[in-house]
Amino acid sequence: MDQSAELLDLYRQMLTIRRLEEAAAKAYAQGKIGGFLHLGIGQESVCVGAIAAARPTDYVVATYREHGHYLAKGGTAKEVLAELYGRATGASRGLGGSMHLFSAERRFLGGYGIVGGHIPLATGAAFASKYRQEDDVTLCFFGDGSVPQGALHEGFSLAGLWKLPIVFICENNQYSMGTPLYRTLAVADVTERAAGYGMARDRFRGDDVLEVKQRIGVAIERARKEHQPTLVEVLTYRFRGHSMSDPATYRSKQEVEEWRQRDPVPLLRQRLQREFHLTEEQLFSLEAAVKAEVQEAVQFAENSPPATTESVWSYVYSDPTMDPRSL
Ligand SMILES: Cc1ncc(C[n+]2csc(CCOP(=O)(O)OP(=O)(O)O)c2C)c(N)n1
Ligand SMILES: [Mg+2]
Repeated sequence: MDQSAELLDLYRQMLTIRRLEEAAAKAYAQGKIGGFLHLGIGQESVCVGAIAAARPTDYVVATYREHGHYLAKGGTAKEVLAELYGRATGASRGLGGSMHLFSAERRFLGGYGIVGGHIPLATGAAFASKYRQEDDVTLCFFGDGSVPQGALHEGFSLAGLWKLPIVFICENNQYSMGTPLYRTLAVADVTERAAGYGMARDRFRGDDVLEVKQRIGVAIERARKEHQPTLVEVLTYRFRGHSMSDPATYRSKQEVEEWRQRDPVPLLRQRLQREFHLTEEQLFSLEAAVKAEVQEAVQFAENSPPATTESVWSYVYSDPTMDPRSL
């Protein structure tokens, strides 16, 4: 793929995530979606860039702010919106909701609500790859709020000790819920911790999706070829509150405005025009297609049957005859 086609595809992915989350926010306000809803609007370049650098056979494990990661891993807008609506056609058959998207066949292993709790699970997936002598890499995404959690240190410790093929990606969006970083972290540079676990490290701003792809790509190759884990910190920002019930009044308008200047979606659009000479018509036709795809997914969710009460008993235990390697 030439670079303009590649960038255009990354733009399509980021815009789809943004439009889908805007549609989700609207449906939530209309009372059509229950439970929690955490939006990653502003952070799209991180999941899209990182997952673009991975192979489809690599594993991804993420937090509850994971709609974008699920889509970047090949999931569809219909599956996500139907899941948010609690429909039987959703990614987790309507039983998980926003925080629990999952797709074994795409090697997207969740969607977790416990802050930091998924880090040992991702470490276990990487251990399984190494133990079976398979060359898959695990990408584990987490927020800055995971950094002081005990589970993170347990996972990091074993990943470094056993030299596991994993890339830990801290999406540092400056806040955990309403608490700014300086009130939670004694050392602001998250990657300084890598030395204590024998991991490589990298730290950069997530404004440019292509830079995210390139730098995470280096860490992925290091994991695959040398079994050397890397701790990557990507500096990013969420424009919405923590969840739909958070008006985000704890930050100044000026701060939000400064980050808006670095919003990765319009930045990429400008780059496509300036550097790659895409015309307004070309971009508009792609944007119209994205809009139509999301609208169609909303209709699909609205028209799908709800998950039934009986179905809560299904999928609780895995089929004992199933070969876990088929995951
Ligand atoms: C173990 C645990 N403690 C507390 C919570 C409540 N909680 C949910 S999200 C969150 C903030 C996490 O912030 P961060 O890791 O920075 O991720 P972000 O929401 O910014 O993406 C907290 C404290 C939880 N879900 N799990
Ligand atoms: Mg955070």
